[in-house]
Amino acid sequence: MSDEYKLWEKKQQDKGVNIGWVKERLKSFKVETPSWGYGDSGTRFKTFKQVGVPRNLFEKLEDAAQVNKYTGMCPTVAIHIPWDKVDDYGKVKEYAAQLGLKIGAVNPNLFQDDDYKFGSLTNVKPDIRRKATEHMLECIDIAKEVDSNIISLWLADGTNYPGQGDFRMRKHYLEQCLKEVYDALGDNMRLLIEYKCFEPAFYHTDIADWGMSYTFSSKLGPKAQVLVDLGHHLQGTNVEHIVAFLLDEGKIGGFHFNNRKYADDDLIVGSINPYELFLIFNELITASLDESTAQTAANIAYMIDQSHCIEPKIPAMIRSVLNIQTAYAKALLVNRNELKQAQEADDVMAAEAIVREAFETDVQPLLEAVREEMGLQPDPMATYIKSGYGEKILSRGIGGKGWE
Ligand code: AOS
Ligand code: ZN
Ligand code: ZN
Ligand code: ZN
Repeated sequence: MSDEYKLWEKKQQDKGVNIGWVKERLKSFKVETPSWGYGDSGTRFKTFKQVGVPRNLFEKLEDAAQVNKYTGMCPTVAIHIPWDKVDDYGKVKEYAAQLGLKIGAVNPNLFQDDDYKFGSLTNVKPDIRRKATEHMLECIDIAKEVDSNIISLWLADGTNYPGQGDFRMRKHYLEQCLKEVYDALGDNMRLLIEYKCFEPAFYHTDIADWGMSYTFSSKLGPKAQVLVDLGHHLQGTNVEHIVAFLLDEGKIGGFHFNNRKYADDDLIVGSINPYELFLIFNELITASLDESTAQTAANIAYMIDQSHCIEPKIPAMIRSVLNIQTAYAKALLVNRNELKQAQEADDVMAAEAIVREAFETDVQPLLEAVREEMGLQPDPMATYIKSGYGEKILSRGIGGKGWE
């Protein structure tokens, strides 16, 4: 234990922080990384190919294993079908296990087939809706084969012009298709429904906001929940409020962490607005301590949804994971008893200060101590860079597939 850490711990204990509890929470916290974040991805203008990116799912898993090795908190990997389609999913499961990993959420792709030009599950043509539904059912089968219990749906459907589609008909089509998908879920499976206000469609999106995701998932039943992607809101939206509201309703099932300045930029998590990330964790932790919301909070799938256009993929992923861990650690330090008292006294200044002071606390000594106790190196990024893995994979050449 370093002297720096001892001093840090003493200071926190004097403030009433239960260090044992904080460390336990940090050690058990896990976040899933996306297979597509390891491949080449881009903006709608250009995908810059990088040397050394994975050429198939197996290599994506190898890279994900590196992130898990140095951070100790990423044992699952989300997959995207058909980008990650293989003949034998048994082999995928086996290879993942060899690498100390498991397959996480299975993401259907309802946006890259020419047939989906005017929509997939909301398409006015019954045969296209059938095809899209079949793809969802195929993803459920794949999830069963790889022992995953999450189907994560992002629906790109929408229209570009007023009059182009019948909003209510499309809503009915979607309800019908989702019902069929929902009924095919296994006992322990969940359907997480993402929302997004725009893009690729620019006039309307069929699942545009959390209220619509909430409505669809409520009608479906308890196995359907809302997925909150941090890049999918209009500017200025109070995301932590949405999170708290959905927690209270038992209807938040997962996150897609990323960051943005303007739109759905899919930048490194916590790179632009770390305070927002911290405030989201603050709500999650508070809910985890409240009996009525503890179960929902305990079942949240924390996932990164990030596309790296100019960044080297593995370091960008490690940076996101570390930023998430940092925000979470800071949120664990909020003195909730004092905050409650301040709220009850309508003490605006004290309440704001309690939250902000936790955010301003340097948690690096704590994170280093936790990593040491987990048998990890104190600086995951530096350790990864030094490992030489980044140079080793250059022999893969060019041509990995990601967000194409
Ligand atoms: C798209 O905007 C959504 O965030 C999706 O969750 C995700 O980026 C996509 O499924 C990856 O292709
Ligand atoms: Zn997403
Ligand atoms: Zn997105
Ligand atoms: Zn995004």
